[in-house]
Amino acid sequence: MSIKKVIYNIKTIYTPTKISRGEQMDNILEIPNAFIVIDDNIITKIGTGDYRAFIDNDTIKHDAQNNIVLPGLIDSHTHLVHGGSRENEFSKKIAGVPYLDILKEGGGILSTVASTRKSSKEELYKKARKSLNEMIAFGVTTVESKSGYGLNLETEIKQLEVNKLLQENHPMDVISTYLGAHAIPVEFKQNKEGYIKTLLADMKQIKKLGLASFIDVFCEDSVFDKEDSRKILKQGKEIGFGVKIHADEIVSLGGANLAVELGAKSADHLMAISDEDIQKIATSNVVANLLPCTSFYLNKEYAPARKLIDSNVIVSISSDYNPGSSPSENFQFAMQLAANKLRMTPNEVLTASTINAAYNLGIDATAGSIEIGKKADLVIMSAPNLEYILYHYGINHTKDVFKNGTLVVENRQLI
Ligand code: IZC
Ligand code: ZN
Repeated sequence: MSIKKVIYNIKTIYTPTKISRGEQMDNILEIPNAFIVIDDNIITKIGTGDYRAFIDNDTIKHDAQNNIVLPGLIDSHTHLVHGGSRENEFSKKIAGVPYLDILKEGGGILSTVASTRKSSKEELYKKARKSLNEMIAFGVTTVESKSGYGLNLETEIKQLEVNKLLQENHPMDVISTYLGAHAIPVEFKQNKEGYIKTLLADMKQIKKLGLASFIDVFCEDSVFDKEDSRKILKQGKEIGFGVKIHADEIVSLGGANLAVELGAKSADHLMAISDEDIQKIATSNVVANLLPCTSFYLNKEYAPARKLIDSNVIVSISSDYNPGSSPSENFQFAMQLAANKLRMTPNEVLTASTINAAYNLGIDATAGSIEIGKKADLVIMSAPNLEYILYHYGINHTKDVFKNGTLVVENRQLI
């Protein structure tokens, strides 16, 4: 027998209904005075007014207390699993030392690589699990998690196995991306070609083990150039990975252009995207995945979200949670920056953090909106309307979270 639940006394449901691009991103559905019926883990009825005809004596009732309900938020770009932290670089950053200079000196990503190699699987699991608990408390119900702090097969596998363990043991859905092309490891410092060769072999191994859905490259000045990235991602695609790319984050290398050429699922960052490449991405189904917390933390330009949306691009937003350029699990802050700094409307922000993010992860058939037949991933926000969440910034508005039909956060406390 199925377990039936009803969430009632909902002030307003806000949800997108379809993946959307450009001006359509501003169209979302608002259902006032609403209720939602869940059978096991699936949404089976969305209604307004009196819900009693849709329940029986065994139905579990959950009072939304006249708060609003959103689809579970989807954070589609994070570097969740890593050892250590980088607060030792914080003063340098404030003094204005550029992110890529810290990396060139052997710090930055390479410092996290050293910590991650040293950490046991259990240590990595414990640390990442703690972050997932933070994220779910902010209303995130699906997270993408990249490797890229091993830069050798053994440690990359260790990170990806932590993703798998978290997927199995934590309510959060964790989607894995192999990012062996995150930096050139010290042992290949003078031999980038040698590292790429190793990477091409490792990626086959990771595919065989079924440890990742996507492949990603940090296409950036002094890391992997456009040619390197093309080579790596092309092979990744050929062996069956979905393609993602860290594109035009600091220097405009044409990563977005490459994403279109390769039919990538997303091009991420795009702070330095050229006008020409905005037009190019607008003609494709590549999602522009914008990460405003990174601009905030690195004191950099924000991505040209208005230009992208006004040019008819599909836009999503993510936290980019990582120890170097976005050390915060607060996805609601990414949404607030998207509104305030990227100048996206509240409706566009919601679309970008739910259905469009689901699309860039290939899970839009089951997640990303409140619709009959979809998984019951739902957040009750203690707020009178959607605008309020973006306006009252820096705090956690989550009240309760349902993941796959199960109440996992109640009154902001993990159950
Ligand atoms: O650890 O610095 N940008 N990769 C590319 C990162 C940021 C993560 C890091
Ligand atoms: Zn990243």
